[in-house]
Order: sequence, then structure tokens, then C-alpha cells
Amino acid sequence: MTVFEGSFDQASTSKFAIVIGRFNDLVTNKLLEGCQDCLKRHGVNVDPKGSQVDYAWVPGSFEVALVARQLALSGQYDAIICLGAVIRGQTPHFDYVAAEVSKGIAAAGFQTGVPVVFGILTTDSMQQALERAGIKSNLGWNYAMSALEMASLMPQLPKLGTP
Ligand code: INI
Repeated sequence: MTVFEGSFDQASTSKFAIVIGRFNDLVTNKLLEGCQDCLKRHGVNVDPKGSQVDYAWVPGSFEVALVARQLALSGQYDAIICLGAVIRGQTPHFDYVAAEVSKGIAAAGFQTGVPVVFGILTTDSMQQALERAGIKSNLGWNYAMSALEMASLMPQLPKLGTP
């Protein structure tokens, strides 16, 4: 029997990309801070010199998946983290944006075989979003943990088509 399980001790050899929506950047910048803090504390170089992390800013959550998919297809990254904040109170478009970004991020992972982490907050209010981006806890940290775990897990799995 084989048990496949990711660990958090190979972080210093992995490469990550973070895609961040500018829309509601009061929230997304805080998620990014939480994310970077977690990666750094697990041994990932986040300093501009020799950084193991690249960044792509996009207008809003709707654009996140397209960019995540292209970065994943480049073959340069062990995991991609998508950060965004879709807030219901601000627009009737909430349902469209939230639905498309979740489907798009899932598709980016399925199509490329690269883990693409869903770090998009979907909340009813700015208050709720801020609570999840640092006032109570910072989910950016959790999203980075998911990326670390998946970046470690994927190379352990049997190669596609292996009998
Ligand atoms: N983008 C978000 O990331 N969050 C939102 O809450 C949001 N709202 O409310 O509209 C939002 N809209 C912009 C959208 O993601 C695209 O950038 C835009 O429609 C251009 O394609």
C-alpha cells in the first residue's frame, strides 16, 4: 500500500506564482501579505533577489484564471496561488464573477496538471472580507499552506499513463 502525502519541508526547492486581483485591493493586498508570510516561514525565498515567487497582477477576479492557466502551462511553477475578493454587496455581477472564477481556476488545474489554489474570498460584505484577510485571521496563510502541500504531493504521484 502506498500513501501519498504532501509535506512542508521541501519549500526551499519549489517555485510558486501568485496571481492577484486588483479589485478590492484593500483585501487582496492583505491576503498577499499572509501568503508571503507563510511561504517565508516555511523556507521559501520571497526576497526580490533570488525570489522563488513570481507575481502577476490582474484587474479583477474574473481575469485570474486565464493568467493562472498560462503560468501553469509555462512549466516553470510547482504551484500557482490565485488571490481575489468578490464581495456581494457591491454588484449584481457577484454571482457571475464568483461562478466564473471558481470554474476557471478548477479548469486551470485540471488542464495543466499544476496545482492552482483557489484563494478567492466570496463574502457578503467588505467587513466579512477584511475579517478573513487579517482582522480575525488571514486566509492568505492557509492558501499558501495548500500550495506548499500540493507542490510537494504532485511529484510523488505516479506519472500519467504509468501502468
Ligand atoms: N472583481 C473582483 O475581484 N471582485 C469583485 O467584487 C468584483 N465586482 O464586484 O464586480 C470584480 N469585478 C471585476 C471583474 O473581476 C473584472 O475585472 C471586470 O469585469 C473586467 O473583466
